[in-house]
Order: sequence, then C-alpha cells, then structure tokens
Amino acid sequence: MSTSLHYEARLKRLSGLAEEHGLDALLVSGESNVFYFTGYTGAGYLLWSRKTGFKLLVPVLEYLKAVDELREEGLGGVEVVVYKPYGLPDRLVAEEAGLRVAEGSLEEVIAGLAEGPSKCGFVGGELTLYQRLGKACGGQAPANLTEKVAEMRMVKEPWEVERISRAAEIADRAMQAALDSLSEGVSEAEVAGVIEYTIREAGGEGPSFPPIVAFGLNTVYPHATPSRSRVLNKPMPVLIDLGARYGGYCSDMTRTTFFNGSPAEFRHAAEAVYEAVNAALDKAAPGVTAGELDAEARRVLRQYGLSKYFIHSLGHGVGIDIHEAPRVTHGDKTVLKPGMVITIEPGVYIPGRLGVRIEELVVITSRGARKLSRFPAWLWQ
Ligand SMILES: [Mn+2]
Repeated sequence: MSTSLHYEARLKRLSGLAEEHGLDALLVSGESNVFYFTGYTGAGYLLWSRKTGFKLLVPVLEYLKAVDELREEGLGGVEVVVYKPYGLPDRLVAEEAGLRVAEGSLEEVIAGLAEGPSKCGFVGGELTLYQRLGKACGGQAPANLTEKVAEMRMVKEPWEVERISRAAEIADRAMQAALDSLSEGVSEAEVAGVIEYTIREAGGEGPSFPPIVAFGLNTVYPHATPSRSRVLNKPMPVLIDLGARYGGYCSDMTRTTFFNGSPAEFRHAAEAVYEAVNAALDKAAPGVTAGELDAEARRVLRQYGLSKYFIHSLGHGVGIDIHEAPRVTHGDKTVLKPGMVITIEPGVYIPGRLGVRIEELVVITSRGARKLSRFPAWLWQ
C-alpha cells in the first residue's frame, strides 16, 4: 500500500474520532501531528469540520510547499488555505499568485470555515490554542483529543518502522565514525561535528536532536553539551548519544566507552548498565507494562549498588518526534503492544566520578523486543 492510502485512512480515523465525540470542528496543531495525518512538513494547522471536511491552514510562506506536498501524498482533495496570524504582508500579491486566502485571524478563519461550529475539539499542546479556539467556538470549552492522537501515533505501521529502522542504520554509521574519531586532542564539539556530517553523508535528513558527546566529568550530566574546550588528553570515559532522521522519522541510541584503558570503577558501572539494559530488553513483550521494564532495570542496578545514580526514566517512545508516547518510566501503566517503538536507556551518573548510559531502540513484536540499533554495546575490555 502506498503512503497516500495510509494518510487517507488516518484522516478517516480522525474524523471518526471527532464524530464519536460529537464535535462540529476539530483543530490539529503541532507540526508532528499535522505531518502524521498529511505528510506535510511545515508550520500550519489541520482543520476538520463536519460541514466542509479537512482543510490545511498554513502561513502564506508555506502555501506552495503545502499544495505540492499534499498532492504528492495523494491528498489533493484537502484544500490549502492561507491564514494570516501576523497579517499578510501583501494581500494583492497573494491573490495574484492564485492563493486561496482567508480573511482575518486564525480563530476567525476557523469560525468561518466551520460555518459557526458549536462544539469544538483540539489536538496538540499550543498554550494559546485553547483560548483562541474557545473564542472561535462561541465561548464553549473545547474538547481535548491530544491524548487520543498520541495513542494512535504510539503503535507504528510497518512502513513507519521501516523508516525508523533506516534512521537507526544511519545512526549506527555515525556512531562508528564518532568512535573512530576519538584520539588524543580531539574535542567533544569536533566529534559532534563528525556525527552530524556522517548522518548527512549516510542519507539522513539530519540529526534527530543535537548529538551529545561527553568526555570525563561531563559524562555525569545526562544531557551534557559538547564543548570545544573539553578534549581527550588522558584516560577518561566517553558518552555519545545520537540519532538520525530519515523520511521524517527519528532514531536514538547511546553508547559509552573509555578512552585509553578501562579502570575497575568504570567497568563496574558499565557492566551494571549493560546487564540492566539486557534484562529490560528480555522482559519487553506485548502485555508487559512500560513501568515493569523500568522496574526491571532498577532491580539490576540495585544488585550492583548503583540504582540511586539512575536519575531518569528508562525510556520513551520514538517516531516523528524524538520523545513521544509512551513514557517508559516508574509506575507507567501503558501496556506494550506490537508496533510500539521505544528506547531502553538505563544510566548511572556518579557525581564527581563518571557517567555511563546505554540506549537501545526497539520495536515491540509478538515475540518480544527487536533491536533497531545494531551497534555493539559492550565497548570496553
Ligand atoms: Mn533517548
């Protein structure tokens, strides 16, 4: 099946959801949500109304791209409408270019296109959207369908898993290039540059987030920022967290190694994390909750006396966004299902000493978790 049929099916599901909730109009915000339903890759909103169906609302600068991308995805029937949240610079130019231009602010556009909706809903987390939509809906509180769409996005279709898998392969190559670049005098920032270049060279659209490269004491910060001044000049731990984007989908992986040797303190922490990640991987299967995976990794780290240094969640969903549902965290009740793509990334961060994290990206299948990142995780002697 081509992707266009998938988008059509998604739009159908979305309008079905709106109808189930008795809505007259539904506004979808957030670039990743709009991309999920249409394949369009820019700023804008997807509006459904019971009377007029789907329309894509975009700022004037995105108009031509939006029309072309919808046509490419077989959604030529979805009308693209320009709104002017900041005022159109030149309305005449827009009309001469053949744009379909709506009058007024976003909420006026919504109210007009929906022909006076009485019950509205929204998807996405823009802070002002709720108020703006409330105004457009004649003061009624709009229904929040954000979670419903997050649940739809959580279970991936095979073609989405294929794109994430491709992004993970590209990330594997970037990890190899990063490790190859480790030598006396190299800085964290230089290694980050090698990663970004390799992702592009290997066919990625870019990194799925700015790569984390941490040397020495910088490894104790789970979200360290690569620095130009921190260089490899003595034996020290090296933590690299990177991801690629391919076909609009993300990958995510972390590896930790030691430059020039591997002291006992490092090996103890690294082996604990290695065992924790594998225990959680073994446990991951349909029917298990996300919280149970988190507990499993903590159980292993406790045996090593290191669980107090595991200061973040075990993982998160990955898809169009680098962080999306489900949260793989303490007490989370989300039941794993085939098609979910999640990370499993235990870490220990010992203040003043060192940090270790290993992150695997997996898809849940009927037989358990299948790794999408193939790079070896044991990178010390
Ligand atoms: Mn991650």
